[in-house]
Amino acid sequence: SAANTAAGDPSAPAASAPVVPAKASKNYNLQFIQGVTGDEFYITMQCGIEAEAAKLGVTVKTQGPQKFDPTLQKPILDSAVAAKPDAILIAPTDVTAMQTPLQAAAAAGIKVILVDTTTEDPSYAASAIASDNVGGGKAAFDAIKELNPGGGKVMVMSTDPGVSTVDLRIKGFEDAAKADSKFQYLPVQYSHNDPATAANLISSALQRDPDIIGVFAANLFAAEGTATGVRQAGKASTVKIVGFDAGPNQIKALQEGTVQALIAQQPGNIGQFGVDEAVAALDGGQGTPKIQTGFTTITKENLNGEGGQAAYKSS
Ligand code: T6T
Repeated sequence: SAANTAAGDPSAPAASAPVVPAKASKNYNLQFIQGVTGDEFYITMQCGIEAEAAKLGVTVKTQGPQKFDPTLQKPILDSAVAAKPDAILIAPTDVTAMQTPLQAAAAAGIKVILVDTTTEDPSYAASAIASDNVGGGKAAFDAIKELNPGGGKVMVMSTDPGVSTVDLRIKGFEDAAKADSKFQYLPVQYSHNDPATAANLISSALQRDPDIIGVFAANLFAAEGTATGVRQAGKASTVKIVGFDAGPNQIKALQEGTVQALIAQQPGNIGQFGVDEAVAALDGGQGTPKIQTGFTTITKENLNGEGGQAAYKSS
């Protein structure tokens, strides 16, 4: 069954949904900078952004780096700042490396809205919108526990340290695992957002610890590679995999049984609220500095109901 928390109810309004005007007072120029291009999570977010921009009568352009990497994202931000848009919506790729460039963007008079990830000190931002990532990490542990109540060794497959979202997911998972004496928490592995690296790391981990019973893969690419590696190691029957995010490939993996549960975020809502906050800031309205969006635990059992509703559309 779905281990939904209140925060995981997709029909519930966000904790602090913004108050939105029907129209912007003028056709503002918005720039959306993704964490990485070609990622279904950011593509769904872009759909939410574009729909809301059309509704409010503002213009938005989207671009992003080829890899989830601050050395590639910073030049994109710098050139966006040079073009002087009214607002920038951005998912910063590193808490430290993107701090100064984003502060500079705000100092240049551009409204900065953080969507998904954040930086060390986001006080320059008009608003920061993100999932309940700690809660999502805990939900991932709960899902593994439900699949394997007897306990055992568990591990997290992450992307890179310094990515705020996945670091919080790790924390939520780690705290829950360590609080349960039946479970043993193995060191987290960092796959650099690359499925092939995740597949190699999980197969080495399974050689060291063949009795691993559960892996929490902290984003789309970690989940894809972990499922491949577990299958290649011939461990699919004993290792339960819980992924984060619910793109078309993850839903297929769930249906095929190579992944047992998914924690689905609400990227479309994050994007929609991002545009609302940008327009509120530009029109001098009452903004919301911090917005937390929910998540849904998707399993094969609820896929045809609320789980399927929460899956990202490949629009
Ligand atoms: O999990 C999302 C996002 O929340 C995270 O910050 C980076 O990875 C994803 O984009 C999924 O690939």
